[in-house]
Amino acid sequence: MDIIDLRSDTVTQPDEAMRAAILSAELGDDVFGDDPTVLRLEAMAARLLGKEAALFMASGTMANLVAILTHCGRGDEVIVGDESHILHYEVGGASAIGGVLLRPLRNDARGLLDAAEMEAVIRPPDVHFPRTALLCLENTHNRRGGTALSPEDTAPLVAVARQHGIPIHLDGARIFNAAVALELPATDLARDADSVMFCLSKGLSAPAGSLLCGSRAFIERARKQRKMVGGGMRQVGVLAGAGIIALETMVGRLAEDHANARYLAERLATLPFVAIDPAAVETNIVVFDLTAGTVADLLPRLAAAGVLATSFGPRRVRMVPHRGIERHHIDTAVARLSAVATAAV
Ligand code: TLP
Repeated sequence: MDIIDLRSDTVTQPDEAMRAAILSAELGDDVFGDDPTVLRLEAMAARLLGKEAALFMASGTMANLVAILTHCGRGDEVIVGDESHILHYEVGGASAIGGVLLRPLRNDARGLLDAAEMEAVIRPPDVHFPRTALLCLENTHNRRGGTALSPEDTAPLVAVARQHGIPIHLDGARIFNAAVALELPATDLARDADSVMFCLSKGLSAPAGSLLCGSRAFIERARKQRKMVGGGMRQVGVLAGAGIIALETMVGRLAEDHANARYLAERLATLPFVAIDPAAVETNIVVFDLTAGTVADLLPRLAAAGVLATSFGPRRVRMVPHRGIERHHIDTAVARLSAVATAAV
């Protein structure tokens, strides 16, 4: 049976051009700063995001951690969304490794924070308080279903942060999905952030790697933090070579994933045990709720029927179309889901 893997866009595999780039990449030692392929990728990333410099990272988790370590000292406080990836899926690294407090604020249905709520939790200078050192935003917003946030959406938060002198880090793991959906250059979405990270290994299909972008001075400080957490890699041009191909060839096709995600949502909306608003699907992430049954019961049986999805809660499921998933896969996946759920009732 063919497996339809909708767990994440991270499951995408490098294409032939990336594999060829991996074999032929010109290499150096990136800890000495002389791997030419890494330098080329970093320059490209900085240009695409409109920042002075960029730094290659092993993963998005490492890039977010290094960003927080670079912006903050021990005992500092970071404002994050209560549905953010940094809070949910990064093993508490900011606290465990950086000694940083994460201050979660309610994310609304699209993954935004309320500007007044944010302003209310900013610490005044007082001997008792930690320092509010950073605001983290996420675009697209993963747990809120891949919403693409425009500069107008985030403007009130940016204004409060600026007014209080608080820098902004953007978790832009899927920033190119947001850019494609909003028909804006990624530079527009990165402009208000002091640092921004994006991933090569999601919809862009590279095997590994993320870029942290910011000012030259910030990136030089981040380089040291990256070394400290064990992220200084040597002939890592083998990965950067694939990353360059990803940025050159994979951004435009993200629109296909978005169309497929919308199609998947429309098909799911026809199932009696699913609650979903297809109009709320803005990019490639499809999140839906079960009105009958539980995820713990459903997902293993769905996997046995050849469809893989992830749990976003006891009754909440995520499915992510990506390169290699076509409409007929979606039709088959929805038919299998329907059969599995009906058999259970
Ligand atoms: N997200 C993964 C899982 O960790 C949930 C996925 O399948 O979506 N920021 C955001 C917004 C992300 O979605 C992810 C990965 C990361 C950071 C971390 O990137 P990696 O997996 O490279 O550490």
